[in-house]
Amino acid sequence: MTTVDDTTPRSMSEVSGPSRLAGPDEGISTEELQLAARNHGIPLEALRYDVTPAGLHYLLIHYDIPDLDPATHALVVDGAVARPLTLSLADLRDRPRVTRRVTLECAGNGRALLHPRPVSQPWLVEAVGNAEWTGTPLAPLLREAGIAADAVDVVFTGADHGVERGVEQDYQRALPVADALREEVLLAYEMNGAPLLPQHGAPLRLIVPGWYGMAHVKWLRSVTVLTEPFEGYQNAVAYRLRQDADDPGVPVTRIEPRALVRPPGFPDFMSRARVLRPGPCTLDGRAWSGHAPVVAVEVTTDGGSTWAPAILDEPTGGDFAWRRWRYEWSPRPGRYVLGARATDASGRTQPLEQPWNRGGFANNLVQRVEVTVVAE
Ligand SMILES: Nc1nc2c(c(=O)[nH]1)N[C@H]1C(S)=C(S)[C@@H](COP(=O)(O)O)O[C@H]1N2
Ligand SMILES: [Mo]
Repeated sequence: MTTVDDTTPRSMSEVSGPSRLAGPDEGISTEELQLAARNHGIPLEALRYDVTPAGLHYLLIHYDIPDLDPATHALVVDGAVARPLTLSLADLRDRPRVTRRVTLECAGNGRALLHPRPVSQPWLVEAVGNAEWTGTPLAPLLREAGIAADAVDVVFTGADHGVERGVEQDYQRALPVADALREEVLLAYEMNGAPLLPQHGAPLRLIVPGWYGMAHVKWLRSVTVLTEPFEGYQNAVAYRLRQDADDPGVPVTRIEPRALVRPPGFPDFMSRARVLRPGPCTLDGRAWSGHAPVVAVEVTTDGGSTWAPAILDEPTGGDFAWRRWRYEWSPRPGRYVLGARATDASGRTQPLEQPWNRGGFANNLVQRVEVTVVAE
């Protein structure tokens, strides 16, 4: 029996409310905790692996993980193309095969540290991973389909469905044609040498090296070429840098430079504050940028008052994979606040003051790792 009373929602906008900023003293809610439990980050000690094991890579899933059968799943290429295509997984596997090491970072990484805090998936700094993605390049496929000369955007549609701030939708994201035709963009069916796991987009996802996570559409079922700009929710409403709710804002695109410190020593269970013994110790971590290769990492042990250069290890992936850095340290007993700051070849670096916007996107504030060095 269905019950309709005064509290029964009459529209999707009553099902899910508008985006919101937390009040000055408002803690993380059960709803945010629910999101955090579904969408886990990388445990920071896993920064030790150059290639992030699949189970330790961060996750972000807007709706539910769809149930797709790789044996029957098909990718449709349609819209403003001369020859629409339908490809099975076997067809895609028969095409040229490329493997790329790519750092993925959620555009909302760092959001929960902002003041005021945008209420959404409450990331601290851990929404990152660096995996090896295998698939076939997208550009030749688009050329074979005969992409229209006046094409503007290419829309990627996932098989997942939900409602977000009142808008019912399939997860969809568009890329400008020039970005969709970059040779690095992959239709990926493997992660770290194994078929994609359900949570990472099985059986097929997009990989857009250099771009924040939202562009890497999982559970990909169609690629549609448009001759008009795409006005879908995830491009026009959600992923924009705005100062207030009325600001039209600018699109979130490439990953800003960031370095993370692999927390040294051992943690306190509850606070995760670090404890270290005095004496020589190698600090290390990873640094990446989606704009240009990282050219320098600096380290602070005093919360950003002074900085010293770190050593960058040789790159182990292409331009879109993170790079290890290290720094020799020999602390005396005391309290320290560690951080690292990446600079890329485009001159972009990390701020010490929070770069705030209403969605909490593309925020690359320097991390703070509190360490107590105890007497032996
Ligand atoms: N279809 C679909 N694709 C998606 C998402 C989604 O919810 N649905 N989330 C996006 C976001 S916001 C991010 S950060 C990345 C996360 O990829 P991962 O879970 O494999 O790390 O997937 C992107 N692709
Ligand atoms: Mo994301």
